[in-house]
Amino acid sequence: MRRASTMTAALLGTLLLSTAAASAADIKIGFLPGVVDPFYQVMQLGVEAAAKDLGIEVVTQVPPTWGVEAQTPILDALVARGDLNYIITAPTDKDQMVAPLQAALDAGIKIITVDTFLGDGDYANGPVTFPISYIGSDNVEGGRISARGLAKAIGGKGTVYINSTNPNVSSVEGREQGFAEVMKNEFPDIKVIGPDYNLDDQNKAAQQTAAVLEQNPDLAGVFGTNVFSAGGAGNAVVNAGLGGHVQVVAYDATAEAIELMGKGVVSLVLAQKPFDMGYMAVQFAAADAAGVTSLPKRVETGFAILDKDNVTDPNFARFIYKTGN
Ligand code: T6T
Repeated sequence: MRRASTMTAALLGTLLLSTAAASAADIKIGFLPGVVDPFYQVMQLGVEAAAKDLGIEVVTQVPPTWGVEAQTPILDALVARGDLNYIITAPTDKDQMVAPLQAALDAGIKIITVDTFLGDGDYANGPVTFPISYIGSDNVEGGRISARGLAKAIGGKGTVYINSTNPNVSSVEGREQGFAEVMKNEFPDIKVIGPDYNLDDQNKAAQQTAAVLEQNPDLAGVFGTNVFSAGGAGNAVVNAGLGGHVQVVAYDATAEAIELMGKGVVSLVLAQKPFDMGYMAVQFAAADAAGVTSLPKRVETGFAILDKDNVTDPNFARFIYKTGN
């Protein structure tokens, strides 16, 4: 009797294991990031690494420009394929991407959002609850860290400027909010101007920053809220011959931001963890397919904060976005 029940348990275990493994290998995932940039390229490396480790097929489509106009038709085409079980995506607008992603869900595709969220990002109690999870940085906190870093770099007083991408994007909006909140509450001698919105165009960011530098000869610092904002702002400061006089805090650890830090133009770089976001999102899809029901609705992936003193330390340098060999 005892022997029989042991055998039954063992058999059941094998059956359960093979069911779980089969469902993970059987799923197909669509990966739809925000735009072509080093941040999402590293995220794609994470997606691909997890897909390889778990034996899952992934179809990746990257919008050439930022925004719902570019992202929605690609999403619709991914849904129309009819062979995807999950879509991992970074919504380019927290409100306007709700309906197209709801339509994907209605077509039987489960959604995981990475980097950006829908609604208010609270998928347990918020206005949007259908995604499995939101995996990404705490961007409000990132904005606060950026503000304190910039305040320190400029000696706690002066005028600073925010250059950002688009309104209604959860990531950069959170960064702007956290930044403005800390400047208001902790640094009464710092005045904040902006944000200007560059529509994720680095040349536009450079032009906007150049204009602000001209109109505000005493400008002390700039917060560039993402790859293109920080890159454009940094280049404008260099072109105006103000490197070292106007401090830039850069969100996103691109090679360009690190180079600008070496020149004394950028004082602080916030590295997000896009590889982790991509890797975990695929793991979450596999776990969901295997029947896991307690996946967290929110995963914060954290930051590495790079400055000239730690940037050559391998424990920090490993978070610089590396897209090639
Ligand atoms: O900063 C990242 C990302 O977090 C944001 O949502 C959009 O811009 C980037 O992709 C950088 O270009």
